[in-house]
This record gives sequence, structure tokens and C-alpha cells, in this order.
Amino acid sequence: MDLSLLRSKFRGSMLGALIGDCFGNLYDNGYNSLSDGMKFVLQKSFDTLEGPVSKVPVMQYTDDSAMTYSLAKSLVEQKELEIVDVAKRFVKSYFLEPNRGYGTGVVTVFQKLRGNKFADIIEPATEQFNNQGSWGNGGAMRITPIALFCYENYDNLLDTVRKVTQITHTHKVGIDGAILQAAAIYQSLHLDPNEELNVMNFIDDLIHKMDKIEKDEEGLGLAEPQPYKIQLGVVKALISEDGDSPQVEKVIKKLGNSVAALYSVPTAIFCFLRAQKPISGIQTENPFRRAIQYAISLGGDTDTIGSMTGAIAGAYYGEEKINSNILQHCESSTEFRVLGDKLFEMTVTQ
Ligand code: 8NA
Ligand code: MG
Ligand code: MG
Ligand code: MG
Repeated sequence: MDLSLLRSKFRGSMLGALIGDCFGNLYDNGYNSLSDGMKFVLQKSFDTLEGPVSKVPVMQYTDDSAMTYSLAKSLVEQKELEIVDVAKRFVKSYFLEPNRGYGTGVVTVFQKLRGNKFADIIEPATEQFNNQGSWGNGGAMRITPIALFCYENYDNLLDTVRKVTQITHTHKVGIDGAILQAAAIYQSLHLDPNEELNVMNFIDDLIHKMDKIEKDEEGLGLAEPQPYKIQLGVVKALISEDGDSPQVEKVIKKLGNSVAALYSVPTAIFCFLRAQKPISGIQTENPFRRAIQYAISLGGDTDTIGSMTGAIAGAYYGEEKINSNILQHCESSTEFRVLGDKLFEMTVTQ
């Protein structure tokens, strides 16, 4: 692939994660889809922020971007995955800014890590929720830098995702959600946005990957042994249903919009793929924006589903499709672009 396009895709993925989080943070709405009124506000807000830069306050990012930033910064400075360094940065960043909307359980992990002076990186996470570990989407929401870092090595991707995720999430469903999100970004990075996306191939490739991963894992202890493979099948079925209706209620019912990785990562993948085509009620020609706007319109965990959708879409389209005025309204967008560049420079053989 052309190197300037690939650099743009690295930037796009980091920036997409940030934009989805910043916008989504403003539309947190319990577990209901956005009301028609709020959808209208969202449409107008994108329209306004795409226009000439006004004095609208900068949108703050949340835990999703805080952790993405820490992870990217660690990779760039250490030049490899240094798991203790990553854990220290997560903890430091949390105690500096604890009000970034962290999950209620994960805070205990940060306290224990600080308490044991990082002597054991995994134990605090394994003790979560009566030793089940967390199945929240906190592993998946921050995984973008790892997908970029492993651009040239899919075999490393799985192991690297597992290590980074286990700092806070040891439940298989939490880990596999992070793997699926990373795999979706990885696939997007490798595709040429100037060619029409083969949506069915994209899903089939993910189903194939998750089938293997979920089969390789023993003792899942769940009624449904291949939950992500099943949910990706649902994504496929929903995509196949024609028409331009946004199917919001059906998507929420079948794919979910919650903080659970299983009921948010497949949703983000669906949003990216569905937004290849126009969606009624969302007025934009820009498929990157459409994906994030659609993701947020589903309600629920809007910052995280918006962020995960943005990371996948940005990795596919690259920075070209990201409105530069919007970026000026997102906290730390310059830093996120620079981190995308640095990850590109250290990862891609030039
Ligand atoms: P987490 O590990 O605390 O998990 C999130 C939540 O999932 C927990 O608080 C539990 O309610 C539930 N949960 C996870 N695993 C289990 C289990 N084994 N048994 C029972 N319940 C369980 O944190 P996380 O990092 O996974 O959370 C990520 C989400 O939290 C993201 O959406 C992030 O943005 C944040 N979040 C914040 C707000 C907010 O506004 N404060 C709202 C939603 C989500
Ligand atoms: Mg958040
Ligand atoms: Mg939220
Ligand atoms: Mg969230």
C-alpha cells in the first residue's frame, strides 16, 4: 500500500477513536436509543462543528481516550510492549484525572495495582467480580494502538491484545472483545478505501478469526461456547436486510448498546459496515461521520461504541475523510495525530 495512505490510516484510526469518544460523551442516554430530538441535536452539532471554527468549547474525552493515549504513549516511548509501564501509565492517568467516566469496577484494579506497587500486574484484574474477571468493554475501547502496532504481524496481535487487556480484564469475553475490536481495525488498515468495501467478506474474515480463537479457548463455562462468532452472524444477517431504514431498535435488541464487550464490539463493527450506504435520518455524504453518528444514535454506551466505531472507520478511510474543523473541537487531537504518526513510523517497514 502507498505509504502516505497508510500513514493517513494510522492517524485516522487514532483520531476516529478520539472523535467518537468526544461526541459520544455528550449523548450518554442510559440504554435507550436517542430520541428524535436528540438525533436532531446530534445532526446539527456535527453540521456546526464541520463548519468554520467557532468558539464552541472543546469536547472532553473520557476514559476510553485516556487509556488509548497511555497505551500509545507507552508503545512509542518503550519501542515495544512493556506491560508494567502500560499498567503504571493507566494508574497514573486515572489518579491524575479520576473523573473521566471510568467503569465502576475497574477503579478497584487501579487501587490494588498501586497498592501492590505493580509487583503483580494480573492478580488485581483476576479478582474482579468474585474472581470471574470483567467482561466490560474497557479492554476493547482502548485497543487501537495495539492494532496499529501489530500491523505487520497478525500472529503477534492476539498475544499482545491478551497481555494488554489482562491488566484490567481477565474474563474471556472481555479479552475476546478486545481481540475482535483489534482484528476489525487490523482488517480495515489493510484495505484500500478507494476500492468498494466487500462488506460480506469483511464479516466472514472476522467470523473465521473468532471461530478459531473461540475454539482454541478451553473451559469458557458459558452456555454459548462461541458468543462472538454467534453475534457476528447476527451482524451479517442485519447487514443483509436491505433498505435504508436505520433499524435502530432491532440493532439494539439483537446486538446491544451496553458496557458489556459482547454487546458493544459487534455493534461497533455493524455501525462501520452499515454506514457504507446512506442511512435515512443521517444527512451527510461522509461515511466516516455517518458511522459515528449512527453509532451514537443507538444510545447506551455512546462514548465507547462511538469510539470503537470511529477507530475502525478511521483505519479504513484514513485522515482524508476526517473533517479538520471537527478535530479542533476535540481535546488533544494534535497529540492523537502525532501518536498515530509515531506508531506508523515505528511499525511499518519503510
Ligand atoms: P468495568 O470492568 O468496571 O466493567 C464495566 C461494568 O460492567 C461493571 O461496572 C459491571 O457493572 C459490569 N461487569 C463487568 N464484568 C462483570 C462481571 N463479571 N459480573 C458482573 N458485572 C460485570 O469497566 P470497563 O473498563 O470495562 O468499563 C468500560 C465502560 O465504562 C466504558 O463504557 C467506559 O466509558 C465506562 N463507562 C462510563 C460511564 C460513565 O458515564 N461513567 C458510563 C458507561 C461506561
Ligand atoms: Mg468513556
Ligand atoms: Mg457512556
Ligand atoms: Mg463508555
